[in-house]
Formats: sequence, C-alpha cells, structure tokens
Amino acid sequence: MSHPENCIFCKIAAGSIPSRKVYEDEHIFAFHDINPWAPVHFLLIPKAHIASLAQVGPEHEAMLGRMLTLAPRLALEQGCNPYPEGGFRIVSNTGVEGGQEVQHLHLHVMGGARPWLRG
Ligand code: DGP
Repeated sequence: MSHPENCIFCKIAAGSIPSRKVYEDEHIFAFHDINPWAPVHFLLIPKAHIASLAQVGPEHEAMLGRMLTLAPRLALEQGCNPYPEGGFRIVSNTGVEGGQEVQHLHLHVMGGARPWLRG
C-alpha cells in the first residue's frame, strides 16, 4: 500500500511530477492519462491521499460529488461530443481484482470515440 510521501498521484497533484493538467481547484486535480485508451482520457483525483474507492466514507461525499459533477463539464471541454450522441465513460479501478495499478483514488474519464460498442 502506497503512502502519500511516495504516491505518484500525490506528487502530480502537488506539481512535483509534471503532468498535462486539465483542471485544478482546492480539493481536486485532473490531468491527461499517460497511456490513453481513448482520444479523450483524463484522470480526476482528490488532492488528499485516499488509496481507492474502498476507503471512502461520509466525510468524502462532497468531494466525490464534486468530482462527478465536474466530469461532464471537463469531458466536453476536452473534446468529448455532447450527450446523447456523444458521451463518455467513467471507470474507477479498485483493488487488485479491480485492476487498480496506482493506489490513489482516481476516476478515468474516457470518450471521443466509440471503442466500447460490442457487435
Ligand atoms: P489504474 O490504477 O489501473 O486505474 O490506472 C492508472 C492510470 O494512471 C493508468 O491508465 C496510467 C496512468 N498513469 C500512471 N502513472 C502516470 C503518470 O506518471 N502520469 C500520468 N499522466 N498518468 C499516469
């Protein structure tokens, strides 16, 4: 389990590791994923270190709500097409079985194409 002092996303939010910033406020940071799965692919993170969605509690409700309400606005700003023909996908990998690689809560926001449609 990573701790804030060696957490790569804490360092990105603090600006000590460079990233392509999408958005920042007092509590939230957003930046482009280094390994995009879609034409638009950015990550939304809390600045405070929370290891994953499995660690959230009632004290995080306002921050999580803010992240979710920011996502559609930022998705449009980053080039996702408008709902309903366009849209985006939000994913939060959680834990080993959830495929989480970076142990700092993050929402993947992905769009700008239709890679998700299955024949
Ligand atoms: P996951 O923990 O599996 O949900 O994915 C973590 C994502 O974080 C992965 O898509 C790649 C991205 N990522 C990892 N390290 C960095 C980095 O140093 N900079 C940026 N911009 N993205 C990163």
